Amino acid sequence: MPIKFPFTKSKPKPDPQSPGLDYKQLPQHVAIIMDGNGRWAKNKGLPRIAGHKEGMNVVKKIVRHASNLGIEVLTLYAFSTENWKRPKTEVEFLMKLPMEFLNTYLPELIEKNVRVETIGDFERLPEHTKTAVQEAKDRTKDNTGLILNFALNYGSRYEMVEAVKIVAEEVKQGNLDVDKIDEGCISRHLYTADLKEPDLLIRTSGEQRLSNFLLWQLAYSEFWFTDVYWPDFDEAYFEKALYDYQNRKRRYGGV
Ligand code: V07
Repeated sequence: MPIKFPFTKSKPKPDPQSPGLDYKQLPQHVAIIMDGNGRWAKNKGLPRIAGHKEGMNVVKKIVRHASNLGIEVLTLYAFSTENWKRPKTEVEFLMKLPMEFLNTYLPELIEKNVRVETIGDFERLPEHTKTAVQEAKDRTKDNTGLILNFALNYGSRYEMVEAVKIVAEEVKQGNLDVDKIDEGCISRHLYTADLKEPDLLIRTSGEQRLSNFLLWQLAYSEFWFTDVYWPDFDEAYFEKALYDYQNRKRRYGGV
């Protein structure tokens, strides 16, 4: 795995007393709630969609960086089941972003050995969104590098309800004993069945809640929050999150 040097941007000041990132002990799975795109735009007197567009460019930067660092899974909350309540024009704009992203970036993802995956209710996305994302999934399905996992039309409670329905049906059909229902059984019926649980959750823009994101999967994860809006997030902040994660692990790792 090629290891790149740490970024030299100076914003989050590294502690001069401590060594830098330990590239051999990075979190394997990082999940991010990319919040603050609308507020970033509003502060600049721009329409909300300008914030989403800028946010998309930050996704590219962070994906490149995560891939260079050798992180295994990056799960990004791109569109929640609640987001349908936003104005129609905004939803339409958001639903075009996957295509816009992939039009310019899919060749680089393929070249970098990245595998595109999604979690969420894929079937109920607009046809043009599904087509673009499905093409990316198909063309990267054999890649063995970073798993770039987009949560699209994702809601954690809905995910759990659907899992329970499938399990209940198995019981009803006589294929599963009630006593055999355990945590593993539930996990295997979530969208994330094939993924390790996130080690680290990052949320930008000052909110400190989960907003129906990976409620089951984040049970043991470290949480890292910043007031920075997602369009202002960059590689240096990302490394600061990884660095803080490692220090937390080091502090209670000894006991
Ligand atoms: C979206 C940009 C990032 C900030 C948060 C909201 C807006 C990338 C994608 C995407 C999704 C699937 C895919 C390739 C790219 C995306 C939505 C919104 C709906 F295969 N950014 N981004 N999708 N935002």
